[in-house]
Amino acid sequence: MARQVDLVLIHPPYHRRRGSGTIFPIGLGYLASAAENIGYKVSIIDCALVFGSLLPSKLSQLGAWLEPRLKSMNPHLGIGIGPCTTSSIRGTEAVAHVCKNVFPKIPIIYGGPLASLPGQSRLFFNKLGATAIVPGDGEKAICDILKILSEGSDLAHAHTVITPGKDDLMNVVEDLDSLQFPRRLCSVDSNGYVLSVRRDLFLGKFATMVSSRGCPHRCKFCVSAHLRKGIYNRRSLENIFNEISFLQDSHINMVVFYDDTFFLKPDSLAQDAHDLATGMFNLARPLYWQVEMRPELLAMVDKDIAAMLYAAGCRQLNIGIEKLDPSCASLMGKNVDIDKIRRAVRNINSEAPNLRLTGTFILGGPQENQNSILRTIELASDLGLLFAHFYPLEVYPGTDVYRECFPNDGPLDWYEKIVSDDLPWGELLYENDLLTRNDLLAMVNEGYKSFYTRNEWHKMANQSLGANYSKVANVVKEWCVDRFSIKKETL
Ligand code: B12
Ligand code: SF4
Repeated sequence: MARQVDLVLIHPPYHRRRGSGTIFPIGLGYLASAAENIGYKVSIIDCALVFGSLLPSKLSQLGAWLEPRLKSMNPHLGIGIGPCTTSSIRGTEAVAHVCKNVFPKIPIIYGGPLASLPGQSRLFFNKLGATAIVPGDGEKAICDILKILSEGSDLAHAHTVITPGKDDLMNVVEDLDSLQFPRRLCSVDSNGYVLSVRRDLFLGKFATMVSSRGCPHRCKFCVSAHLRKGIYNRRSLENIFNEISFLQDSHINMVVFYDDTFFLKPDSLAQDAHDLATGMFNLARPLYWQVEMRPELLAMVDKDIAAMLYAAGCRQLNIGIEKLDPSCASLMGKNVDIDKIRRAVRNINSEAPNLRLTGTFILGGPQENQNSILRTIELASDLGLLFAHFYPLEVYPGTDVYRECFPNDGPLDWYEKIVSDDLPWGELLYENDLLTRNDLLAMVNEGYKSFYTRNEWHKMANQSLGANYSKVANVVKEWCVDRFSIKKETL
């Protein structure tokens, strides 16, 4: 008989972009650690590692792959599916279908961003066969669920989960230091996890980490502020460095911090960077790391901060700049002062030339026209970034932009829009009278072409990437044609 575990956690597939990485879902790692800590056996199946496309031809193969794995684990208390996102809804449905077929009597529990958005419970109960939903942080909830299920009791008794008929709620772990470190599968060689072309520093074994949860900002296009009711919590530096030391014992020498926004306040950036650097200097071995940052934080990086970050192992800053044309910059709810950004980039390039800078840009939205988009592309190309990503404005349910675009929509109308779309990638693109989604996609290709066909880019990339330059240049060439793999499947 197959081995029996208490809980199987399944990461559904999503439509991968060209040059994207495959990252171990650390949220499932946190759930596994929490449950194992109180004595339950947990296995994780990462469908996203193997299936990188939501095209029907790919999804139809999921059952044959997943079924034997699921059977071999033989979960006897429950199956957890997540992190669920709006974009991966087709993949989530396909996973749910297999689970229901193979183990019709085993409860299915969902969690992740989509499960955390208000008003979505009907989708999970009616379309995905959910027994329960966990909104927000899942560690306490998964322990409650396993205890209740092992007692043969009803999940409706748990205060941390939504069951049919119960109102929306939100789980927030305020004391992040109280959590077990997440279980991870991070060996590049044995598990197939790789960083995206943009994030790969080619420095060996890596892990991802979060030093905080939640985001106190409220950018109009983003769901993050709605996921934990906007509550932001941070781990102590001591707790972060304990985890880093633990990772280093497994020969990990690079960490990608996936916080929504690392370094929170511009005013305290110098002090925060100093405190972090001090901890990094005290590690037994050097660690290389990178973070996500808001543009107004980048704007505060002077020469001293740049030098300090580099000395402390920081090798990349990823900045969500979004828009550079002054007439549209505030559109997204971000403060972008192009002059200050330019000055910060100059500081970094002079004091820490090997500290890589990357930026993301969103094209489209109210007030945007071809000219303002071209202006953002032109300014982006001139900034001194090693990588830039250009996205058409994707309209996520729960955001201010969604409400502006679809003021009459009910909570589940997004679902019908996505599943009836002839494109497989699960994104709703912004459209208005000035720009259709095809116009926007063409502008995105234009952005990639302008940025990556410049001689300066090739010179900079050659210098920075060395032996990896030609491999990266080949991927970048594809971005100019179809970065989102919507015309042709990649995997
Ligand atoms: C790191 C990251 C990635 C990584 C890894 C993703 C992963 N699956 O772990 C990569 C680069 C691969 C990625 C890809 C994508 N991402 Co992403 N990603 C993030 C980011 C920045 C952090 C996630 C994270 O690690 N958080 C820390 C851990 C501890 O939290 P967690 O994963 O949420 O898990 C906790 C709870 O949600 C819950 N939980 C999660 N799963 C489950 C399952 C069960 C059964 C239970 C009970 C509970 C539970 O318990 C966990 C522990 O408390 C978030 C931003 C955010 N604030 O969430 C965006 C975010 C999740 N990504 C997003 C998007 C859109 C994408 C992509 C579609 C982009 C793309 N096309 O490439 C894909 C889709 C991925 C997918 N699985 O569907 C959106 C989702 C928006 C939405 N409306 O659904 C987010 C919220 C960013 C944003 N603000 O818009 N992403
Ligand atoms: S875009 Fe970044 S800063 Fe803005 S709400 Fe989302 S996570 Fe927060």
